[in-house]
Amino acid sequence: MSTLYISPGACSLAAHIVVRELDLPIQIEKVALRTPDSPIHQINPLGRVPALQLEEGALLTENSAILPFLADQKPGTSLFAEAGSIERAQIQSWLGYLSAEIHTASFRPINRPERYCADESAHPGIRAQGQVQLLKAFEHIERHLSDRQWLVGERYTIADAYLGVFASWLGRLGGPFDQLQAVKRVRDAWAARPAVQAALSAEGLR
Ligand SMILES: N[C@@H](CCC(=O)N[C@@H](CS)C(=O)NCC(=O)O)C(=O)O
Repeated sequence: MSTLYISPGACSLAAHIVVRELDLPIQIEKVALRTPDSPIHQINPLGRVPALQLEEGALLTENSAILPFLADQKPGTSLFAEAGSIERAQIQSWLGYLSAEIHTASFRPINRPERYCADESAHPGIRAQGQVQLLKAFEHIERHLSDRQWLVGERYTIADAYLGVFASWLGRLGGPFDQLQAVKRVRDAWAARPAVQAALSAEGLR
């Protein structure tokens, strides 16, 4: 059986949710992060989750590859779209935006300032600039969602599963992030889904 390596509440929650949405025969394995003796280092040389170890032997990393791969295990699922369709490209565009602009460019300086400067006295400034970037990046999503229920089309897709994770991280920040009403509406609809609740329970988060 294939195994999805996750860590509670991390970005790997999106892949965990999709496994549950589609009821895929994939084992979920929790690992610790940021600790040298974690088994994740034997699986993914970067020591990061999500990592999907396939039964056939290949390892897949990166949400932007894992989420489409999981959805393609159930062809015709409403979580994704047909190969060659504009909707599929739009969903992939949002996966790229969430991975690059929201996670890497914005949350990473907030959560991992040591990756940008070894001098700890610089960390508050790096975190503050990360919050500025994050707000701008979420304001783009807020405008897009102002007249739509979900990111693409009229249905929940793998892009919304991924957005829900980052939207749930905003709760820790407060301040101007509380003004993102459309993002909060999508986060609440995401949180009400049975697959999301099951994944959160399995990760010990509810
Ligand atoms: N670009 C990767 C980022 C993966 C990533 O940074 N995961 C975090 C958890 S949210 C992690 O494993 N951090 C541990 C570390 O960097 O040591 C993806 O989208 O899959």
